[in-house]
Amino acid sequence: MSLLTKFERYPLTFGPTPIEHLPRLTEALGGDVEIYAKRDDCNSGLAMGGNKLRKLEYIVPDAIASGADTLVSIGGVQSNHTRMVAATAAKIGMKCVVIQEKWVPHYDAVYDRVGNIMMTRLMGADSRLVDDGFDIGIRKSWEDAIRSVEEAGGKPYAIPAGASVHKYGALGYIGFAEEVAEQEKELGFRFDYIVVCVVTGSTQGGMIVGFAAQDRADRVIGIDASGTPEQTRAQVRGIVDNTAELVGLGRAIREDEIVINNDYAYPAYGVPSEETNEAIRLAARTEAMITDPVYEGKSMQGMIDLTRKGFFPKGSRVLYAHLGGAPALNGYSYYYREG
Ligand code: 5PA
Repeated sequence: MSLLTKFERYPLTFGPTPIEHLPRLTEALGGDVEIYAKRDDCNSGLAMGGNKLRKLEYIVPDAIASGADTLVSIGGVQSNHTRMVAATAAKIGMKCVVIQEKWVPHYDAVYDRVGNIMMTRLMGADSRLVDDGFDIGIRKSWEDAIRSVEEAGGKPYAIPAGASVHKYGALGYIGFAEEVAEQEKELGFRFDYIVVCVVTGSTQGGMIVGFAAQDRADRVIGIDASGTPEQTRAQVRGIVDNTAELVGLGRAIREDEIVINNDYAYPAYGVPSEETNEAIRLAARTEAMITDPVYEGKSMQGMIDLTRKGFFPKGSRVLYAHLGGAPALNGYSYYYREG
């Protein structure tokens, strides 16, 4: 039985996302561990899609019911999340204000004009650049934006960073866990591990609650890309507790069911290491699967390194959750000028 039956969902995605076997990446990593990807990066026709749309599907009914006319949210300059909020606002006919903070110490002449932020502007969002640095918590700049909408006579609906610390923010990724279980029936096998990037926490948080109902939450390996691991872990813990309660999971999630590896976020949030870039190149050259330097490149790096190190027992099947994010590559073009 689904944990989600009592919640309203506004469709923004195509439906269940495909699971793809990655034979050439499997082989490049030695062939002892079978690598698959669940392609949430291809989940929608809305502005190139990605993980935020699964979350927003459960938030939009509340936004509409509130009588709001403007979605207000926050992220970095190359935020995928603010792109997805702008897309959602356009699709449902609301206005959109997004605060874009200087989360990343990365300097590129066109960083604030290409990729995510360009699409955000194209979709008509009021994108406001501010100078504050990286923080996944509740920000003053976001509260100021909410107030500015009210002062202009509008009715804001507030969506926090990554749609994470929101009552319904983690429901979408419970849906992911239930979808995987359905797809496994057709495939005729079960995945031994799921690898997922974690920053603001509701993607992995939702998965943990969803897979806890199948008694395998500890097989969800979060790869931190925030570089602020204590804050991220605490945020995942809070999201998991609130969401388990909200959906009536019927038990508390144990500490050992929250697995986050902090080894791959270096040198900083939004800045790829040489190993991240090698992981991005390997996935691109073996499977034409494009990952980004901020999020998915780091979880790809983690999956590759853990496979090479023998963390996954021989014969394991590993499912890489591809959460999107490729548009940000445009803001990092100098790194990849020679491929
Ligand atoms: C993001 C987040 P969570 O924030 O739910 O932990 O997800 C991490 C993540 N992969 C993984 C991609 C492609 C992501 O975009 N992005 C944020 C953004 O502002 O875009 C919320 C940080």
